[in-house]
Amino acid sequence: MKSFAIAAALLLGLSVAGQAAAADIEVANPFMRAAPMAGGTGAAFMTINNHGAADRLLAAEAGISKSVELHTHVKDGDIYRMRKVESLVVPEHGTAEMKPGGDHIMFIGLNAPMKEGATVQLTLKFEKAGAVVVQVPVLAPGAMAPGAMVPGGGAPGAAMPGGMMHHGHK
Ligand SMILES: [Cu+2]
Repeated sequence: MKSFAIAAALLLGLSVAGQAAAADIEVANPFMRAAPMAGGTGAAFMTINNHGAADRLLAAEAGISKSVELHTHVKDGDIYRMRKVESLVVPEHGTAEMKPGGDHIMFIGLNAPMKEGATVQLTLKFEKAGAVVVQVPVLAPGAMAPGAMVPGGGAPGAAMPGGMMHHGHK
């Protein structure tokens, strides 16, 4: 019994002493949008809260598509286009927001249609925190926010004067 207690204390000590343990990363309000077609694309959004040192999201993995990319939106004239990025910064004791019209996780070449009501297991790979597994609920096509909650209380489409984003690759 005593050795168990010591082992537990050691484990706790290690995770507290680590530079950026997975416990420092907290994912809130993940969601993705239903997508009708196999072979098409899907997108996931979430808020990543970092309670530790600065970190970077390097990749994401899920068994639902041929590939998974980290994307951002860049303004090109009046149109916002998606662009692949190598990593997303999660500031020290800060937040990285992935939302429609901004940064997001892109699933390319879906193995099957994504049905509303399903849940997707997504593994986020952080430079320091390592792997963080997130259960992502699939909401209606075109969903802008998880549930009825609008993060920040602003109008979800307000940041996109160029019109609604089409979440497909052209
Ligand atoms: Cu995208």
